[in-house]
Amino acid sequence: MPALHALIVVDPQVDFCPGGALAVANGDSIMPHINTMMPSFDKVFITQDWHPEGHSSFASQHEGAVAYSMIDMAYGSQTLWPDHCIAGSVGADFHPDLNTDYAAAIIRKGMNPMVDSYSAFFENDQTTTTGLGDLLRAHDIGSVTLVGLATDFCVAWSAADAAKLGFNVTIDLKACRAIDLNGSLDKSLDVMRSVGVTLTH
Ligand code: VGL
Ligand code: ZN
Repeated sequence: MPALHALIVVDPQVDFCPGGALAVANGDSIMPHINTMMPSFDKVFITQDWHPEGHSSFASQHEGAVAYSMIDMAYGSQTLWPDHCIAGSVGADFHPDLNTDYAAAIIRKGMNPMVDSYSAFFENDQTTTTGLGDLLRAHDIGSVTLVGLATDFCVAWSAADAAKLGFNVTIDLKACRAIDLNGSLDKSLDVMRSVGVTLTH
């Protein structure tokens, strides 16, 4: 079993914090917790939601569609979002309260205009890899703790994929905040328990 334990900080970005384009309630309040946690892990990785303008997950690209509704894409059903985390924009920056100095690597995702990527490991087609799984193995990582935004989307999808890839997975909920769309938080926590993810506070 690979020996090391990584902290994966998911999408700690301006657009997911109060005042941002896809604001998560109290999203900014997790940054001090994450800063405190980082030094006690062997390695830290940070993901960054990073979309081209006109990304297909944006409601603005679908005539008559409203944000937070669902549509069918070639790869399955997809929630439509407000335009957010446009590559190079201020909204895509890491939150200014986050200390990024510990990061061994920053993994960008969501760059394919036709496919969204909630997970840090695979795009929403569930097959196109970001390379993070191999990167963690190359660093001798066997266990991962996930924190960040949002609990019920990018954190949960990343945790499920990490478990599928054979990592020991924990989500630390004190350093996560949720979008909670139509019960998505409870649903995602049930899925987490059923795939063997440990939930801590
Ligand atoms: C996320 C919706 C769209 C997330 C990213 O980080 O949870 N949610 N893009
Ligand atoms: Zn996104």
